[in-house]
Parts: sequence; C-alpha cells; structure tokens
Amino acid sequence: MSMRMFVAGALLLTLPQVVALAHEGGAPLEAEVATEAKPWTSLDANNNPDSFQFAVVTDNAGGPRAGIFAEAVAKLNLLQPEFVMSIGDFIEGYEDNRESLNAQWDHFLSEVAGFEMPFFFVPGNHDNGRPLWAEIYNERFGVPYYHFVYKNVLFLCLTTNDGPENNTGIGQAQIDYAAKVLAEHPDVRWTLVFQHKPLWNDQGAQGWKEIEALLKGRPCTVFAGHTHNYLSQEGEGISFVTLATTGGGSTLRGPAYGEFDGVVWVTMTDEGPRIANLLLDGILDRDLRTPESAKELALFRADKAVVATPVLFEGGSFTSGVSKVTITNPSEKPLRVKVLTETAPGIRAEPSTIATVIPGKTENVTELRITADAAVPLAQLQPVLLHWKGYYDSGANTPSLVLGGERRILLDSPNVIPVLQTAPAVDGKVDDWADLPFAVSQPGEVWHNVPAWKGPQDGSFRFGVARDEEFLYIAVKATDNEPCFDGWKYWEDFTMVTVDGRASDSEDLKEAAFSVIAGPQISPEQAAEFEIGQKPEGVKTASVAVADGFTAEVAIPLASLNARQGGAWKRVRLNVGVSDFDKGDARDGVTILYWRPQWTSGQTYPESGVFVKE
Ligand SMILES: [Ca+2]
Ligand SMILES: [Ca+2]
Ligand SMILES: [Ca+2]
Ligand SMILES: [Ca+2]
Ligand SMILES: [Zn+2]
Repeated sequence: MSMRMFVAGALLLTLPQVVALAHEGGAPLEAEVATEAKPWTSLDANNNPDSFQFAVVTDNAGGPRAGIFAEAVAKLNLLQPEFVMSIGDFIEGYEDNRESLNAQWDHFLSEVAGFEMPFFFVPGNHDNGRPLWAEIYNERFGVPYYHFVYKNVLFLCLTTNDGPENNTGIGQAQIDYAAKVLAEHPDVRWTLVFQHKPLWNDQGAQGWKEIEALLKGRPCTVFAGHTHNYLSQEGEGISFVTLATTGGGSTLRGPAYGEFDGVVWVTMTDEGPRIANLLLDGILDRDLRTPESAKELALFRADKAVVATPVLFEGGSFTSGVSKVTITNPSEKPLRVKVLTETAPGIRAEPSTIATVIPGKTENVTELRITADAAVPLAQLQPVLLHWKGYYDSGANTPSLVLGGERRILLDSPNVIPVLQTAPAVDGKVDDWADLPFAVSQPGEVWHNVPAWKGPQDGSFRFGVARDEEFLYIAVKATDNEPCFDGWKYWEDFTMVTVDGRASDSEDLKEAAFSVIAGPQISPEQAAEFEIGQKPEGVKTASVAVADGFTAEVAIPLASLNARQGGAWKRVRLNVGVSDFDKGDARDGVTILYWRPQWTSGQTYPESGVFVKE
C-alpha cells in the first residue's frame, strides 16, 4: 500500500506544522502540533481501503431461545459491519405445512429487517432439510447456493442439504457449480466458504471430498455451524471454523466448551481474514451505565447488605452463642437472596443456610445459633463465614443483577496476657517462644483483593502475645505457599500489628491507635510510609524469612500504655495482619489477612481483640 505524505507550511516555522497523511483514495488524517516530539506513534491510519469488515451470525434453531437473534441484530448495528454473513438454521422448521413454515419465516425476517446492512442467507437443515422446506426456502430466497466477489475476495455460499430428498450432502449440480465458480476466479486473494454443516468432520458426507479437492491449494477459510459447538481446525491447507450459536439451543457452558451466543467479526486483510469472536454479552451499548442506574445500585452497599453481630463470650472457651444476621434490601425491587454458612470442624450453625425473597425496602433478620461440639479455646476459634448472593431478577435477555459477598461472624472474648520470666530476644526468630497459640487459618477480614486469597494453604499465620514488666511482645509466624520478599512497597509479604492503647472506647481511636510493620525485606523507611498513627518511642521490630514464610517479633514499651491509661495500664486491643503477596495476585492488588476486622471497617465491633493485663 503506497502512501503520500503532504507537509504544508514546513518552511514557515512560525506557523504550527500541519501534517496530513492519506492513503490513496482514503481520507487524510490531519493533525496540528508545533513541537518536534509528537503525542502519537504514527499518522498512518489503519485504513487500507482493500481491507473490509463483516460479521457472521450462526445457528438460531434447535431449541431456539427467544429474542437472542434480535439482540444480535441490535448489537451488530452498534458495530456497523459492511455486511452480515450466516451459516443457516434460521427457523426451527420441522413443520409439514406451508402456513406454519411461512409464519416462522415471517417472524425471522421481521428480526432480520432490523439490520442496517446487507444480510446473506445460507440454508441449514432446519431451513431446507426436506423437499417442502426447500421449496419454500427457494421461493423466498431464489437459490440455495450462490457466490459473490467483494474486493477480490470470493464468497462461496453452499447448501449442505443437497443429497437425495434434501438429506445431508452436496449434489453433483452443486459440485459442478462450485467447480465452475472456482475456475472462473483463480486469482482472488482469498476464498471464504459458508455452509451449514461441518462436513469435513463427517467421513461419509456425499460430495464433500469433491468440494475439498476443489478448494485445496488456494487460500481458503470455511465457516460452518450446526453443532452449536465452536471449533477451530486446520486441514488439507484449509482453515475450518465451526461456530457456536446466535440463539440456537445451547446449555451455554462458556467458551471452553464452545457453547456461547456470539457473532464472528472478520477483518479481511492483505494477509487473510482476522477472526474475532464476540460474545453477545460482551457487546454493550453506551447506556450500559447511566446516572439513574448508578444511583439505583449505589443503594446496595455490599458491606451493609448482610450484617451479622459478633458472638461475644466470657471465660476463654466457646460452647455456644447467637449471631443476629440482618439482610437489607434497599431497592424497591424484591431481592432474592441465598446465604450459605461455613464453619470450622466441630462448629455448627443453625440454620446452616438462608434462602428467601426480601420484598423491596424491607429487611430480614435471622437468629443464627452457633454451637461447638466440645468447648474450643478462644485462640483456636475461627470465624463463621456467611457466603451470600443476592439477585435482582430482570426482564428478557438481561441477566439478573447478581450481587454477592462474604460476611464473617467473629467469636470473641477478652484474653489474659501471659507473663514471661525471661524476655524473648527481639531478633525475628520465634524459637524463644514456647507457643504461638493464636491460629488464624480463616481470617476475620480479608482485605482488598479478596479472591487472591485461596485459603489456608495460600496463607495463614499463628501469633502469640506475652509481656514482662517492660514490654508487650507479639510474635508472628506466617505460612505461605509463595514467599515474596523482593517486591516493591507493599508487593511483598509482611506483618502488621495494630495497637489500640486507649483506656476506654470513648477516646478517639484515630488518635490513639498505631501500627507497626515488620517483614524480612521491609526497611524502616518503607515501614514508616505505611504505618498509621503515632508509634511510641522504643518500639522494637525484627523479622526473618523461613522456608515456608517468615517470622517476626514486635515489642511495645508498656510505658506507652501507662502514659495513655493514666499510670497503670489495664488493657490493650490488638490486631494482627499478614500481607500475602503472591506473584499472580498483582493484577488485582494487595491482600492482607487480618485476625480481626480492621478497626476502620464496617465489620468491626468495640470488643474485638481485647487483651487484659490480668
Ligand atoms: Ca526471638
Ligand atoms: Ca494468593
Ligand atoms: Ca500465598
Ligand atoms: Ca506470599
Ligand atoms: Zn443444523
């Protein structure tokens, strides 16, 4: 493709340079920028006039789903191909009287009439697979096979129900026709064949070997359908593409199974066709989100939709308690909701599931009784998980609006801090700790990138809390399938201990709380960038990498608690988090596993993570 470049005003350097580029016959791409550096990579627009774009729609029969083909028409009009091809099975057929067949065609053609560009018919077995059907098809569309040429590309449209009595196959007259057409167009740059059945996968198909022999040796792509099952194949130097559905019967298990409603977008280039599969669900018009629809959805805050109170108990071990689960529907529309409870072994929730429809602007309250088969020490308790899904069901061909999330019911009680005779060395190694009793295999909150945490085998941790007369000590052992300590900023593994040293809940938490970060590769500068609040003088941290994760120790001077609590400290609230970064998680951001919900989150409660002196 040759191009001409026009440079206007190049000698008048005081004027902005005007650059215009044009393909022969194409419109010039004009731009004005005075600088030598340009805010573009090229002015050579991708507009080869020999290239063109068309779409292909596929099966609409065999248990058709109403409205899908009409949806494809509307969505192709958004994309504006030059024309639309097809591979047949337009109507369900399978009637033996003219009247009902004609009624089916009238309905289908009323949908086709919506196309803003030409549409080319190719018959399928539902359209012309019996003599009467073929008769009606030919009355409406003239011929069952034909060809045309566009920009030196041959389009050959065949019928695969051309055997005796319109059974499967390609008859001699059609083979002769194809031979003649192909002979008359020896030098086209590409041959595109459209036919209903993928006869190349059918060894016994009458006439196909002859067609294949005619196509062999020329650049050629054959499109078919019929199986409702997408498959891309190569053979005999020919490309074969079998398409899925555009409304035809399908269980729609998705692209991996070749089952989806879609259209094919073909760009014919100098190098051959470039084929893109577009799922109908992936073609959305500009009004997919408007202020009105955004406002409607904003009512539904995932962290407010399902709320559960913590189960608080005294005495260090848990036997049973009740959480109040409130599901709120802020919309006028009914909310269909399902909640599934997940408990640790030995713990039961009753009811174990909630499934209900909540009328508009109301809430549903369920009392969930949580029971341990045998008393469980606090340090070993894991939260009860509520996995919920909410659905606002909508009209034809629009999927329900599906909302979902997780809520965690914390089982919590104040902890008494053990006193040490010998202080641990704050060196990051935890071999000087007899035990790290707090086991966090199910976090109280998974923060930010929730799906990146795949469960305890991905990341879990244990921690211990102890004191002597001078310091409060916290030791953490993180276990991780993929330790990462060479990251940038928070893209690596570390622990974060948050301390609330207030005497009572009435003081401002924001002013009183602080966090301490420790990790094998976290520098003091990096920690300082992410730590919150005013860290007191004399805090010590250390962390080392171990084979399956890392360990860390933090020491908080008790003097800082005394200063806050007027002389003799009595209690402190703690939260321990572990950032588990794994290389594959980067796409969706950082994940921090917290023992208790963050104190700034909507799921926190005043009694979370309370440790008392005695
Ligand atoms: Ca140590
Ligand atoms: Ca992960
Ligand atoms: Ca991990
Ligand atoms: Ca990791
Ligand atoms: Zn078919």
